[in-house]
Amino acid sequence: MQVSFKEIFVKFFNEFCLLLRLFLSNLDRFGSLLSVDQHDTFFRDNRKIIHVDMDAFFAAIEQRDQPKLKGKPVIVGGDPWKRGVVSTCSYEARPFGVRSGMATHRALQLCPQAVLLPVRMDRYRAVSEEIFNIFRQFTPLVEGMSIDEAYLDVTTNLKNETSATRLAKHIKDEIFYKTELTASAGVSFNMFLAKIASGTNKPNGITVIAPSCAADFLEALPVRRFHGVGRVTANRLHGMNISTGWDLKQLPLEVLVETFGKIGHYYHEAVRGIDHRCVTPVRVRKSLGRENTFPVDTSDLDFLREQVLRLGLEVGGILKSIGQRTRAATLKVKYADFHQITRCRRFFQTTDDAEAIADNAILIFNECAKAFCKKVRLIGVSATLERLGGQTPAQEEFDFMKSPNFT
Ligand code: DCP
Ligand code: MG
Repeated sequence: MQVSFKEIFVKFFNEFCLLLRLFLSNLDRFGSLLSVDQHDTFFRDNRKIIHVDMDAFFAAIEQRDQPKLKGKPVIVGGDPWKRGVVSTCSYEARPFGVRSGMATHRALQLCPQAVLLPVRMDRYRAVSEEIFNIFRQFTPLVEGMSIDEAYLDVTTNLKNETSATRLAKHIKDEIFYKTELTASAGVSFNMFLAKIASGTNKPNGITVIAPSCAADFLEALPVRRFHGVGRVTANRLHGMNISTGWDLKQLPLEVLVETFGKIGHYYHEAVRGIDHRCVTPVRVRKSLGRENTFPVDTSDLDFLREQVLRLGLEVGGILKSIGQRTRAATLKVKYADFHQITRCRRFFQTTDDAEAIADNAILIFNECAKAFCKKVRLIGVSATLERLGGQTPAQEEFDFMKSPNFT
């Protein structure tokens, strides 16, 4: 077989580009070794990013493993008699209103005919590994966000494919061929848009947001669908007569910052489709948490306790979803005057049990509540992640999810 010089050159050039991109995406870990800002390189604006998210992940695996469950409402979650929560449910259960994070007891009231199955984390982790191995056959630039979700930078890729849309289809086909599971993919030129795209046409969909369509897409998007806009912010925006991206775009940066604080900068960029983040293959997360800023400062201890319980259960759910365990729970309280305290409590052994995390957070809350002297503005619960090798630091810096609020 004759290989032309041109083919060798193209192959070599593609490999070189991949290596260079891998290096640039990890520049922050090289410190000031090179004074190149990856955000200033020509790569940034010409990127092709795919976000892949598996459909009804835990439930779909259960349906695959037990074919008699196919086409039926399936709920994967904790014991309804022990304050268990829903991890996920099949698409057949969703029209009944069943959602991740709700009490299993409530979910079964909404959909009594559903088959309830316990969480089999080891099984889901193994399937997740299979899927991530498939991703890495396409590009080394894979950033996992949870057990069933990842960003892939495919600007240059191991298949030498120029169309990211064709590549997304190829990835979905490969996942289905190897695992019999469906995924949804979003294709765009940055991570923010690729993520919105993958959630647009679920299950088993592909949505492409090309640079020429991004402005129209975002202008028509309800504000609630912007990542980081929670219920409270959405209500606030609605109160200001802002319900779509177009409405949001009319607000000058100064007004956004004045109204929402620092996060106003994010809204200003997001609505213009600007996101300079790079797909970073290895991310060491020290802890994860959820927090809630209240619309009105409060000293209602029952209300606060309920919030702590809810946040603790939510953190436990996310921990499970990323296949991690924790050795300690931490409570964060920010008073009305912005003074902040954090208190940490360890478990006897590592856990990913949402109830144990919530109970620990409540214990800390009860201890702290005695000393509450001011109204509370924000409350957060986080879990310290177990380090490789099983060591856990005494108290880690907080790594609350980046969204501004989580109500
Ligand atoms: N998960 C969980 N608890 C939560 C949220 C999620 O245990 N509160 C687990 C179960 C999900 C998996 O994480 O199957 C992936 O989460 P997703 O949000 O991607 O939800 P699904 O994949 O189940 O459904 P979708 O088709 O909406 O992505
Ligand atoms: Mg999913």
